[in-house]
Amino acid sequence: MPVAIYPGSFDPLTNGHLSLIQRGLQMFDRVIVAIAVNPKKTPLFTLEERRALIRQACPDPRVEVDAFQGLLVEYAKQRQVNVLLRGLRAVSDFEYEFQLANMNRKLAPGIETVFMMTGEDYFYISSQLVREVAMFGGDVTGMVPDGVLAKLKEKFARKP
Ligand code: COD
Repeated sequence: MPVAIYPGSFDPLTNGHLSLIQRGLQMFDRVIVAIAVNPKKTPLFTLEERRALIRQACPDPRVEVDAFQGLLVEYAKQRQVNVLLRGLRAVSDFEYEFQLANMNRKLAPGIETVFMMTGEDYFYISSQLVREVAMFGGDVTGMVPDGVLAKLKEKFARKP
């Protein structure tokens, strides 16, 4: 039964991530969305918020939402999964993703990275830009799931 781990920061989940998860489910029986916890970074959304927002946007029982700390390949070994799913938006993503995939393969031969191209409606969307636009009061409707949109509005609500 092929299973893939889709790792990321998901701070927050965007419709680009969602499209990748949905398309991943056409290739794999199950997709584990694995939220990376980096104690050196302060995310906008806490781990529990990110977990709940992904769960809410992905009710399909074939999607599992989990979190990991430390090396991704160690997590994959522990879960006994040897496929990592990653997305590519533009040429600019390629260099980073290429490095990541090769480093992971060096660290753990046998763990392969599968890339999917972004849906054409989502190529310009990143969590970082969404955070920035929302912080300055811009409208990110259509770029993120409804639950994330509501949470962003709550976080950046302007105090009178
Ligand atoms: N369309 C398609 N794909 C998209 C879109 C979009 N609009 N937006 C994002 N994606 C893809 C990204 O390209 C990426 O593949 C994935 O979705 C997740 O994106 P992010 O931004 O949420 O997550 P990243 O890229 O910050 O995640 C990096 C990791 C946390 C996976 C990485 O740093 C890691 O593995 N950390 C653990 C420590 C480790 O093992 N380090 C060594 C790695 S070699």
